[in-house]
Amino acid sequence: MRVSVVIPTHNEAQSIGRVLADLPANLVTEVLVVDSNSTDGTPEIASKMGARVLHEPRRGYGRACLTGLAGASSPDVVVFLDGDYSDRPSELPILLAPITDGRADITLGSRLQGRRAAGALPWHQVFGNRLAAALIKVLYGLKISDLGPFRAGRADVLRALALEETTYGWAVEIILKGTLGGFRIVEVPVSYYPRIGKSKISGTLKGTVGAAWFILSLIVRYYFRHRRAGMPRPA
Ligand SMILES: Nc1nc2c(ncn2[C@@H]2O[C@H](COP(=O)(O)OP(=O)(O)OP(=O)(O)O)[C@@H](O)[C@H]2O)c(=O)[nH]1
Ligand SMILES: [Mg+2]
Repeated sequence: MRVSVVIPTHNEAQSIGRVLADLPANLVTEVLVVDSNSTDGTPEIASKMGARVLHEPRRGYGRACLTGLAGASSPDVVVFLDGDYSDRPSELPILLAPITDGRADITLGSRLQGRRAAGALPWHQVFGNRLAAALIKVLYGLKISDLGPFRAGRADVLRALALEETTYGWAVEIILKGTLGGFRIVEVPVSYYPRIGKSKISGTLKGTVGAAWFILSLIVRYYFRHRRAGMPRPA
């Protein structure tokens, strides 16, 4: 099975080396570091450690993930994780198992089911993720607990979803389109640690509120768009 790992980065020189070193080499076919305009040497470190670096000058977390998905070379499975060493790359087998066993098309690493180090997720992030998960359960019938960044999916399924969200919406768009499309989404517990380096999205109040608002409104918008299209609600 060919497994491509996509890691979006913007100035993660302090952590990218540890992320790459911890990836289980025997399970990974290729690693793509999708970098946006880092000025701290992140792409140089990544390529020295054997990753393929894709330069994506357009900012946006989702944009970087989309560029990675498009650039992966004939993968069976694509895995996404962050470059700040919040996720533990050594836990990759936990995400791959339901897919290789044929039980899942997409797996989501839940930080709220897993072991969280103190301070890894501030209360407003815990609250925001639980709220989004509850709304997804009510509107879509899918039982999940978190919208964490460490996730995997069959490449053919991810490509069939025609993902297009270039910013905060990326994390939730996979889940909404995946479940509406009848694909099997399985959540597995993963651990989560305080990031190394400087916070970029969730560390600021503006970033958190902006992301939360965007994600919650997307969950509602997709629901009504789907209903207007006259399609049945998934069981
Ligand atoms: N290529 C690319 N990567 C990005 C961009 N913004 C963030 N990233 C990377 O995406 C990953 C997730 O971003 P984080 O800054 O960790 O976001 P977060 O986990 O919500 O919040 P903090 O960890 O508190 O900053 C990290 O590896 C970032 O370097 C971007 O515009 N382009
Ligand atoms: Mg982070």
